[in-house]
Amino acid sequence: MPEQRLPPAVDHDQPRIMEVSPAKTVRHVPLAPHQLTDRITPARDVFILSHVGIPRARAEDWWLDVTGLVSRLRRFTLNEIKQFPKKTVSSLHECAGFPMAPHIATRRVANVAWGGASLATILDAVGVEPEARYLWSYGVDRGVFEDVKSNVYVKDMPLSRIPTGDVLLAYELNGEPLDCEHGFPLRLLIPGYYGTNSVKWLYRLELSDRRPDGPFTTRYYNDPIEPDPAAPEIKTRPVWEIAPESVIVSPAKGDRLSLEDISIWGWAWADGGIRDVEVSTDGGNNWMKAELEERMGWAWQRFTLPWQPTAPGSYTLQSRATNSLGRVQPANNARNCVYEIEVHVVE
Ligand SMILES: Nc1nc2c(c(=O)[nH]1)N[C@H]1C(S)=C(S)[C@@H](COP(=O)(O)O)O[C@H]1N2
Ligand SMILES: [Mo]
Repeated sequence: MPEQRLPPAVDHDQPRIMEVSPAKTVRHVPLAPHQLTDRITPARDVFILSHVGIPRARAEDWWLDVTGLVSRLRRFTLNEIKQFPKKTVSSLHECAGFPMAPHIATRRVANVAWGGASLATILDAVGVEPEARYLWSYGVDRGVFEDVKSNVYVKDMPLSRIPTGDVLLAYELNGEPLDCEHGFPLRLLIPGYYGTNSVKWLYRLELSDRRPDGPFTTRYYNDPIEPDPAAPEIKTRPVWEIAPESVIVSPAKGDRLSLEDISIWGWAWADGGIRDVEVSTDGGNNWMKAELEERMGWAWQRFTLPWQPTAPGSYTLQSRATNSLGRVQPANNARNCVYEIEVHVVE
C-alpha cells in the first residue's frame, strides 16, 4: 500500500458543482507530434488532463477567494475578475506526463492564446504581506488518484515568478470562454511552467511562507535530484519550469520520401526560450544547426533544416534543442528526451 498523505484539510467553502462528468481520470491527447501543424493549436485539439474528473459548474455560482498572507481577504465574483483589464498571453502548454513515470516522454503539447486577468494585478488589489513566499492554488475537483485520496487539487508556485511571469487567471482559450474540460469558469495559467501547475476550476488562492503539503504538490510532480553537498536534505525538485524540448512535425514517422529536396521542420520550446536546435539525419552521429525563429513571448519557436538525402534507404531523424541557459535535451530516459522518427527515402 502506498503511504497515505492527506492534503490540507478543506475547512472553507467551495463553489457549488452541478455534476462531475466523467468522475474519473481523463487523458485525452488528440494530436501526435506530426499533427502539430498549426502555430496556434485549435481549442478542440488541445489535450485534456484531469486526475480525478471534470467538475461542471455555473459561472454565477463561482468565486475566487484570496486568503493567507494578504492585507485584505477578498472574495471576487467571476464578474469582478472580468472587470480587471483583460490580458492575452500566447503560451506553450505542456503536460509533464504521468507522475509515476516522470522519465517517459509523452509529448502532450499545444500552443494557445489564453485570456484573463493578470495575477499581479489581483495581488496588488489585496496587498501581499512581506513574509509571503508561495502562492497556493486550489481547484475544486476531488477524488482518488492512484490510491491516494484528495479533497482538493492544490499546487504552488514561488511568488518570485510573478513579476516577470505573465501569470493569468484565465477565463478564455483562443478567444472563446474556457470549456469545462480546460477549467471553466476560471483557471490559473503559469506560462513556462508544466501544465500540472496551472490549476483548473480555480476557486481559492492562498499566500503562504511555505510549500503546501498535498499529494499533487509534495508526493507527485517532484523529480529526484543529485543532492547538493551544501543542502543534502533537498532530494527532489518540484516539476515547475519546462525543460528544453523539440519535436519534428514534418516529415512524419514512417513517411516515404523521394530523393529530392526535403524540408525538415518542427517546434522547440523551454521556459526562458530556446537558443539552438540541431537536427540529425543519421541517428545522432552528426548534428546540423537548424534555422530557428526568435523567441516570441512564451510561445514555441519554429525550426527548419533543408535536407537533400543522397541515397535511398531508411533514415533516423532527430531534433535536439538547447535552452537560453545552455541546457540540452537528454538523449533518453527523460520527459524531454530527444525526439526521433524513422523515414524511408525511395528512388
Ligand atoms: N484542478 C485541476 N487542475 C489541473 C489538473 C487537475 O487534475 N485538476 N490537471 C493538471 C495537469 S496534469 C495538466 S497537464 C493541465 C492540463 O490542462 P488542460 O487539460 O487544459 O490541457 O491541467 C492541470 N490542472
Ligand atoms: Mo499533466
